Amino acid sequence: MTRWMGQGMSQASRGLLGFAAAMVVLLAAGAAFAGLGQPSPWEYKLQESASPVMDNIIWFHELLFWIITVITVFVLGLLIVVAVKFNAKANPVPSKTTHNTLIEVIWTVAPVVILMAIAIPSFKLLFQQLDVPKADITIKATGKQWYWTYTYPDNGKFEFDSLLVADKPPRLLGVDNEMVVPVNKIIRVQTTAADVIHAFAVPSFGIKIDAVPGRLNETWFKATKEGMFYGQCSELCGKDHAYMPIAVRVVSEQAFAAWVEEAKKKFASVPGNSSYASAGAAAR
Ligand SMILES: [Cu+2]
Repeated sequence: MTRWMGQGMSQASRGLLGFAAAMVVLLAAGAAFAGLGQPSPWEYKLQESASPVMDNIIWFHELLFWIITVITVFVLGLLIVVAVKFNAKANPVPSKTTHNTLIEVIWTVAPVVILMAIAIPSFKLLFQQLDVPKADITIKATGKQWYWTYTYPDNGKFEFDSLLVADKPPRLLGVDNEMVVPVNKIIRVQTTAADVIHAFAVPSFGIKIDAVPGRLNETWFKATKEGMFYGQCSELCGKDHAYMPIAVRVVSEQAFAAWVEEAKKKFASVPGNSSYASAGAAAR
């Protein structure tokens, strides 16, 4: 009997050890699962950051994760203590205590301190997102059913449409004409829509803002890494909502200047361009 129990125990502890090891590996590999600029298989974290705002979003997310974890473990501990020490069998004669000033002060003050610790960085992050710094470049993104139009008013006022290309990787994110921006510059993104509400979102930059017909919203990002960054329309906008990706190519300043020259020529001749809102859709 004891031998059998001993075996059972060692099997259980080995199983537990295996589970713990798997968790450690999973957590250590977490960085590998978090894609930069696009989702990746087995990803369970936020996408890797490529902007100061996203750095802070990830930091805040992790702060909250640890606060939640500590509170949950603490409450679970209290529940276990109550269930084990104060059940009817272990504690047949319950105490009649009704007040304890010290405990009451602690359970009032501690949550206030925790909420303050959450509120201060939360508001700081909110202001950082909403307070657009002096922009180097402004780009207008117009949501349409079901693609995006990008306008560059600072760089020759050209405008072009960006549509999903079915067989271009990454799947459902590849587009014909990407939005191109220079690295380490402050980009102001103004959003609006020509038909219904869309939303402009790029996870690695930490931006998500509604594009509303008849209104101009704005947000900003500073891409700190070169490369491709993908997002999707994030407001349910009709049957092809899932097929209007956002693709942003971040390049060096020289490459951006060269692209602007090329884009000015390429998109100048497209009929329907240099007009706003639904005129582009009508021309197609
Ligand atoms: Cu949309």
